[in-house]
Amino acid sequence: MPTQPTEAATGSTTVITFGTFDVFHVGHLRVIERAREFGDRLVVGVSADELNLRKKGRLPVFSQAERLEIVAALRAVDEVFVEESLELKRQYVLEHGAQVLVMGDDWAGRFDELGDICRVEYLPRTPAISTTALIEKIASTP
Ligand code: C2G
Repeated sequence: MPTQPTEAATGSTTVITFGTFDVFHVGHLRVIERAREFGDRLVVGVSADELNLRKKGRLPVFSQAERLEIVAALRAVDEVFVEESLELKRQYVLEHGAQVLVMGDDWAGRFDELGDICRVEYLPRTPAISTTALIEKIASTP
């Protein structure tokens, strides 16, 4: 079992967040930038294509490799990895030595059980924008 480095041992605070980040938009950017403000280093778990297929019944518009490439290129992001399962959050927090887990408030309360190993923060979503709404808007534009 990996052990979690303490802040005193590493001298920095690692933040972790998760998402699909499909058809990347400003709501995604803002949650990532705000997550980064909780520490000195931001690690992002990008949902696997398979996870999306299981969870939402469809593949993302952009492939896992493309979504990883986009998120990794952001100034606020230090490291990316593939999130294979929603149930592995505890393992990912420990593996990446994260002291803070940040999620949008559509996930409010869902990860409170991890409060024994890290601080858990839910941030308000950016209103009126979502990947689903963007896809529908593009599809209905003549
Ligand atoms: N988000 C936001 N504002 C929006 C849209 C999204 O703040 N208008 C946030 C979400 O709350 C989430 C992040 O952007 O924190 C990524 O959103 P999604 O790509 O929709 O991620 P999701 O499929 O919910 O994550 O372990 C979680 C999984 O990886 C799935």
